[in-house]
Amino acid sequence: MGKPNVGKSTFFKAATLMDVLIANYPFATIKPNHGMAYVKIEDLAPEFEKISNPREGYVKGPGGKWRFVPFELMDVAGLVEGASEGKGLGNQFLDDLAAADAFIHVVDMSGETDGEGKPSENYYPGKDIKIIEKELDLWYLGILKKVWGGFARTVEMQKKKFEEAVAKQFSGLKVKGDDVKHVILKNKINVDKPSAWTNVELSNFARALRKYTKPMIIAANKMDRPNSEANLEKIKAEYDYTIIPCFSDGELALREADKHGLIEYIPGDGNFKSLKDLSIEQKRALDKIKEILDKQGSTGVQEVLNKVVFDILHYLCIFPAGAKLSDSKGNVLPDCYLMPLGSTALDFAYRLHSDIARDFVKAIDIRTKQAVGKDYKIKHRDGLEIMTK
Ligand SMILES: Nc1nc2c(ncn2[C@@H]2O[C@H](COP(=O)(O)OP(=O)(O)OP(=O)(O)O)[C@@H](O)[C@H]2O)c(=O)[nH]1
Ligand SMILES: [Mg+2]
Repeated sequence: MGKPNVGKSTFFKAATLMDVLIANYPFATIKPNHGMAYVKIEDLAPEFEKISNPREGYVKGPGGKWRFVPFELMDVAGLVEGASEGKGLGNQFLDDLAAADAFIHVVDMSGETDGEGKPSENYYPGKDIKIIEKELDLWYLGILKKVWGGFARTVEMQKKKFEEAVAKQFSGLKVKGDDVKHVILKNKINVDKPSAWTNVELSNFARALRKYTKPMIIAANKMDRPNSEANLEKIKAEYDYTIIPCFSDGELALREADKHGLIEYIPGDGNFKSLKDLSIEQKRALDKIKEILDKQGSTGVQEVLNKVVFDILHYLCIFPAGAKLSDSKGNVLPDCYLMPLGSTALDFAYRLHSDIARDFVKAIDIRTKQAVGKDYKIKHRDGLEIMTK
């Protein structure tokens, strides 16, 4: 998400290679785009001198070194100031955000687009972060305010659990009772008498809830433009978000050139190899991209995807594995799942099938061949074989 014309659809297309509209004007995207993006991890099969055959996602690199594990990514319409009151695409846009676990806020670092995505000069992109934060906070606050008077009194009179009652109100935004509890404890919020809260207290609560339940990373895009670097330094000094410099346009070009066999490029790498005789234009475009890769280490797109899934949402990758690593059809490690931190061997069994969980006896770690029990906390890149009754 982000304001119009910052490169959200370009980032999305680079990550998913889906055919979506990219255009140099605001509100090119209206209906959200859904697609599969991938985190990049070291595959497990090479440890056993094999190459995986993923059912979803893919492997790339010498010896099948890198595995790309799918997750759902969404590209939405641009957000402008006043969206929470219906400006721009307004509430429709906000509804599209409800299902997200986290936000990638794409910011145009060039300063060449204003708050509404129109051409501009020397616009300070830091403003966009404040605007988006404000609109998201007002969105959460609006949901609370709509019902607050009656809601607060009912909670008090019927001695309902505050966190459960709030979670119910926000169920469409995937907010859980435990999330609300966490926010209350962390911010030392007194929930004995919510009907007596001031507007400021209500706003603060909405903001804290929004921050915790929709964590955000900044994709600082269009780093190939002249003013981007100076803006990046300013924004880094002003905000304590994870901010990753990005060149989405370059990533898109590299992934498409790789797909068409012009170059060999592994997403996230700082380099690529030319495979064919390229035209002068193609060569010039790739040289320009190489300059940014050399400066930044990568285009930043894959880094954003990995950071949001692993560092912000704390997911782990886990491989279901048989003794020989392959399924009945001879496919090596066909599956790899993303699971939340703290998941156990039993949670993993449930993820495979409820029958497997019901008949769970033990799980075998395919590296050590040791047995682990139901409560074993899975680690990133574990390979487990579940033994059932
Ligand atoms: N220089 C440069 N331009 C970029 C980059 N990424 C995207 N653009 C350009 O920015 C313009 C807008 O890109 P889109 O991907 O359509 O932007 P959007 O945020 O999806 O726009 P809306 O859907 O209208 O909100 C296009 O002209 C892109 O080519 C980049 O990394 N560098
Ligand atoms: Mg778009």
